[in-house]
Amino acid sequence: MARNEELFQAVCKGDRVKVQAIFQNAIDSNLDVSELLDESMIPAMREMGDRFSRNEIYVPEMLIAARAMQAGLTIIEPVLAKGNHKPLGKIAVGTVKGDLHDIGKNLVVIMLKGAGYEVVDLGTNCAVEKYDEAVSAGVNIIMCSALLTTTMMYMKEVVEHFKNNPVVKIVIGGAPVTQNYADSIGAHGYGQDANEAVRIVERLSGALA
Ligand code: B12
Repeated sequence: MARNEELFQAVCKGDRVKVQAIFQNAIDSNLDVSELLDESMIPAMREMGDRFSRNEIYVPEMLIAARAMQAGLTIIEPVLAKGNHKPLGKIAVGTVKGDLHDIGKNLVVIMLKGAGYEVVDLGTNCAVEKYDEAVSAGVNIIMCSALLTTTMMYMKEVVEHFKNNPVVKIVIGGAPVTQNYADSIGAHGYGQDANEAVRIVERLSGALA
């Protein structure tokens, strides 16, 4: 599917009513909403980031675009999360300390739920204590998200914190994070997008079983 220009522009302009209408229409017409997400909505957020880097827009414009994207996600969540709901394992997903970006993290949560996992959404700005509480509540896979080059450094602290706990696996992701960085801090997994998050969890759940 080519880029849906109307959706792309609606996200950039922060027109959440239009974003929701386009998705609702797509659902009613049985179109593939994940294609709209991958080919139009995520590229729109990328475009907004690029405009921000070039000082063409500022935080308020990024924020209204993000709200429009969240509004779209609310509409498509039931479709994306439709799947086999047999609990396969317990996972906690949270954006790391100092970081308030949560759109990518929310997508990871939606895709994992759709794949049948029990997911605890820890929200944003998660310090190790928050991940600790999740582990005490039975979580064995922790997924950390970071969108800032400054906050991704905190992932190292999370890995260090759990390094002597053999039943806890740490998976990291987010725009600035790479496989090299994951290897350098000793994370158990890295995923480039929400679909990869599911594949890594499948692999790690097998290893934990
Ligand atoms: C929207 C946005 C905001 C919104 C966030 C709203 C929200 N509720 O999330 C607001 C306006 C609040 C914001 C604030 C800031 N932002 Co901002 N923001 C963005 C923007 C435009 C889009 C991010 C986004 O949602 N992308 C869409 C999602 C779907 O993609 P994603 O998060 O990458 O997630 C995907 C993958 O990475 C992966 N993934 C994500 N997490 C995980 C986790 C795991 C485990 C796995 C496996 C995979 C995975 O899966 C996802 C889906 O496939 C980016 C630009 C960009 N290109 O990323 C800048 C950007 C991240 N922001 C930036 C900056 C600088 C800031 C501010 C510091 C600005 C300021 N001066 O105040 C603040 C920081 C606030 C804070 N403490 O966190 C910079 C970061 C630069 C850097 N190198 O660190 C960017 C890159 C913009 C830029 N080009 O300069 N921002």
